[in-house]
Amino acid sequence: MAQLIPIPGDITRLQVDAIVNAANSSLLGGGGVDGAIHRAAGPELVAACRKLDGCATGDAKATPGFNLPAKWVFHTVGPVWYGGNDHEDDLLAGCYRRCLELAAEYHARSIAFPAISTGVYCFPPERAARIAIDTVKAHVENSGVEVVNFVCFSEETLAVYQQLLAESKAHRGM
Ligand code: AR6
Repeated sequence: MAQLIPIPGDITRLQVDAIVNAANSSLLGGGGVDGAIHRAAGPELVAACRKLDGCATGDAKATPGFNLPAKWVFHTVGPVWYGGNDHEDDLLAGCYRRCLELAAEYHARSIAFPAISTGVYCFPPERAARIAIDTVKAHVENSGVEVVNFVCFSEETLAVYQQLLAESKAHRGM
């Protein structure tokens, strides 16, 4: 049974097999967690990303972590929130599902996700957290991943994940 663990802090510091980047479709860097990952990984990361020819929303592509403690970076592109009627939920679920598929492909046993789309892309945080948790639970057992960290950059996000994960444990009778 994989462990799903919310943690506070900066995803670039984590020594896990793979960290997930909330990128944009160019994969050439940006602000937020994307900027932090590119700064910490060093210039080789953008050079590797240039060869990937971008990424569609809801999809994900892998590079090495270069100067990061993490071995791999899975770059995924979350949806911009347009009010909820533009397939945002399905596209966000696709990000988590595709990253777990990459985890299987790259033999990653530990993976850390940021709260994809909840920054500049304005996805409502609690709705996004529910999708993150539900999608990971649905696909993690097939991926070979043993530990999933949900990295929360704010106290509010951490509280949402702690609450939702506690509820889902209660439902399983644990
Ligand atoms: N570690 C963990 N989480 C972080 C970090 C960090 N170092 N920095 C920010 N967050 P955002 P998006 C949180 O805006 O909404 C970029 O410019 C942040 O508090 O980084 O998917 C890309 O290039 C929030 O909870 O990503 C795209 O253009 C979460 O990470 C666009 O932003 C996501 O916020 C993507 O927007």
